[in-house]
Amino acid sequence: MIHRLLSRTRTTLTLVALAHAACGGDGGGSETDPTGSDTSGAPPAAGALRLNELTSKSPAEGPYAGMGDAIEIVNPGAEAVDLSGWKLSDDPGLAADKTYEFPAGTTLAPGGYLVVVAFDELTGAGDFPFGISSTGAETLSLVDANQTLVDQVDVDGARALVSYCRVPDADGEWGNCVQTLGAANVVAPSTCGDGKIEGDEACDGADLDGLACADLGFAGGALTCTAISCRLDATACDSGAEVVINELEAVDDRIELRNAGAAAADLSGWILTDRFAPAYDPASDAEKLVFAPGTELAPGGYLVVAKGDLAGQHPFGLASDGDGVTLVRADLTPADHVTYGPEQAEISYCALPDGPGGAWTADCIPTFGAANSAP
Ligand SMILES: [Ca+2]
Ligand SMILES: [Ca+2]
Ligand SMILES: [Ca+2]
Repeated sequence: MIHRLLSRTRTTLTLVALAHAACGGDGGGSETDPTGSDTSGAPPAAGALRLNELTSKSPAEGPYAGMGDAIEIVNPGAEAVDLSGWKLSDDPGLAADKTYEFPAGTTLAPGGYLVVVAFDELTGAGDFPFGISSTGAETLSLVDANQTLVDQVDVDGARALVSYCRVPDADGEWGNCVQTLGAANVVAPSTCGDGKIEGDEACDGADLDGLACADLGFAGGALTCTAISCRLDATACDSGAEVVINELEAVDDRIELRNAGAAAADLSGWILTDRFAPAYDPASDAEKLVFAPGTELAPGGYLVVAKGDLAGQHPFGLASDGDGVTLVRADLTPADHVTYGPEQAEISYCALPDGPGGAWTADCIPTFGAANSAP
């Protein structure tokens, strides 16, 4: 088993105590519940474990780096809990092939955290036999040995790429978090999707920070904001350029350019980059391709740029969970930009029909160096 038991600390006990003190204030200040028993300050009943944090993407760092999707369970109670026979599933019906049963003898100390990770069929490591979608909705259920539902959470996996958690631990509302697997939860400094620009967000929802395509050097079109990472998306901005980004994929990181014009295009000094900002500064961009003097693209021609360190190759990676590519003219005005989302470029993300003006489409038939082909 990969899961790790973490002993309580004074810090977590303090947070849990604060959380329950806050809850005790609900109900108009009464310290007596309808049954007459005094519940003020009472710890949760034994067995009241909570789903506390989850990730829909392999952790990038920390003790679980490189492992699968992770789920953290917390014991906010005052007694250790025996999880023998408890189950965790992404299927509310607890289908056997989508359900993890905790091994006999698994216990969770009071104030402790238990982290389990998705089973990896390649390495044989991990725990639960399901993944947490990084793009869609999931319902995760925790049941005890009597199959009684203990806790359940509905999650939009796109909000859990880093961490989706309760703040404070155990009782708080679920939201975007800093990843704290095995430790007390911490709210994220910014939440992409709340319509407010915070932290390092360039935009959020309809709030584009007052920017439009024209402010970014384009002639027109519609600037938008990515829903997951809150970055500016100029895919639908127009520059009037006849040389465009036409196709890309995020496995070998190839990028296809196309010259839709009737004359050869001189790409000398043009730049291909994964950066995109209101004022592109090549001096601050170490990972870019500057096309060599004399680079030409024939009318109707395609140029496939591979990733690598050789002349004519680009040095930056294209992330499978979403990224952007910008083609910049020699005068540093943008010629074209495309942003894609999680898993859209696993096979081929392409313009249909060929750009400019085609509709960007996921899972195209790869046609690097030739006209694009629908899925
Ligand atoms: Ca945590
Ligand atoms: Ca925000
Ligand atoms: Ca193509």
